[in-house]
Amino acid sequence: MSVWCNKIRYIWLDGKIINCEDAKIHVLTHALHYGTAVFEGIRGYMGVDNLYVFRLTDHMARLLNSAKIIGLELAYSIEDLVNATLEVIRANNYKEDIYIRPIVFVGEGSLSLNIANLPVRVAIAAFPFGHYLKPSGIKAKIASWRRVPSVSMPIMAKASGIYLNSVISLSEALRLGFDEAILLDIRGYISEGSGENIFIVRKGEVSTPPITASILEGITRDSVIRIARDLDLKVYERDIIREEIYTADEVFLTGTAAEITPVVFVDNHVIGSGEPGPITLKLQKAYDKIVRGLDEKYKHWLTAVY
Ligand code: PY5
Repeated sequence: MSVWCNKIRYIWLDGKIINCEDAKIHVLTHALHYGTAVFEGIRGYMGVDNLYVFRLTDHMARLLNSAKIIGLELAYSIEDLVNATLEVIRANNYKEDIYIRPIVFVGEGSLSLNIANLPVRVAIAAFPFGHYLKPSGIKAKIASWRRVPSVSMPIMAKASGIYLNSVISLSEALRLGFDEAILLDIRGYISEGSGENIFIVRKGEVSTPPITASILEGITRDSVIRIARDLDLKVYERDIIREEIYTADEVFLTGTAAEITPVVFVDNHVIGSGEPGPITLKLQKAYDKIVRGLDEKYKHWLTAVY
């Protein structure tokens, strides 16, 4: 029995809801060997009256764009994938915070690098999920590996193969006693965390690396930029140098899994007071309300499940 099936009853695979135990693939699946897959990470939050999926359409649009970039043709539209997600959540009858993982992958048939005639398969799984990183603040290390540049890999695609770059960077940081890795881009500017975008606060202004710094264009990043501007904060998308992190008043990471995670220590340096800063806390508080449907202004970002 798969350990996953302790938490999951049903999974959506290629158009059908099936038992978790039956959601298996062969060891000669192309994606397992070459990372030929694109995926998404999406969250559902339990509000007072319903379970809400955060920016579901935007995530599915990015999934289709990722597939397009690496040349995978899908038989499903954004709307099909949105409906499939709601269907699988309802089948499991979740009434708690969940994480949703859609994946589009190249199936079996050949181990050639030519994927032209291989099946493109789609799975959507959802399971109960809490925090990914400590919301009270983490220690990060600048990775010795650089973030893959977009001249070598289409980093705007959330593609599985690219994640080896993240895995080795995170492993290095964890081995050295840190909680997370921050990667520099090929030029030496700050890029992002292993699975999160990064923001800094200096002199009351918020900055985050631009999409030209080899980042994944995060949906949480976009949400935080908009929330911060609505709170009358100045937000800049600009290149950030390493020393700005060390001397920042506040540093935080954003991502579907990470939500808004304060970074209080980087390499040998305490960030600001060593505690989550006031702007980080303000954004965290606003975000927590928004995702649970407690802020009318941003309710258009939510899809009610039931
Ligand atoms: N950068 C990278 C490399 C990511 O993997 C992610 C998301 C982000 C940025 C943030 O993007 P978004 O805000 O759209 O989520 N990472 C996935 C997540 O679900 C996987 C993490 C293991 O958060």
